[in-house]
Amino acid sequence: MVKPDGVQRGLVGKILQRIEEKGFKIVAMKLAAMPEAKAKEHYAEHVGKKFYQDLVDFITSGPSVSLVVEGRGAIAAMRKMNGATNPVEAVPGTIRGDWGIETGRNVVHGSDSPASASREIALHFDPSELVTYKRIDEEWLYE
Ligand code: DAT
Ligand code: MG
Repeated sequence: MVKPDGVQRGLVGKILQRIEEKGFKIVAMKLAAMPEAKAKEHYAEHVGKKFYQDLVDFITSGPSVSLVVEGRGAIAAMRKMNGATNPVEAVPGTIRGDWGIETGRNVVHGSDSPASASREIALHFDPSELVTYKRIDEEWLYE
């Protein structure tokens, strides 16, 4: 997900370019303003933490772009491409390392496990919005 700061700062295209050029396949994508109830579900694992309400306020503060990205090892690789949660600790070359400074404005979200990916995909997309197709370069990306 490109968070509201990434959308407002005009970084959506550059972030999508990294995902596409890596070879991962975008199988669903939408720009939407996240309602508060959905934001609370999205970040349910952080309920009770001191930054929880700020997080909910921030993620609902403007439109975000949700993506479903497919490819071998995509969950772990997307987390690496996103970089460390705190952007000043994120390595240059990562999205947060290149474009972020503060933890509460860290540009992107990525699911952290197959279980959370399933949960988050179901939260943000109807199954009919996920598209099955082949990219023409798949035979050159995979052995
Ligand atoms: P990540 O987004 O890398 O999966 P997380 O799941 O631990 O990180 O936290 C979710 C978001 O909450 C994170 O992207 C930014 C915010 N956050 C995390 N820790 C925070 C902290 N100590 N202070 C303020 N915001 C924090
Ligand atoms: Mg997380």
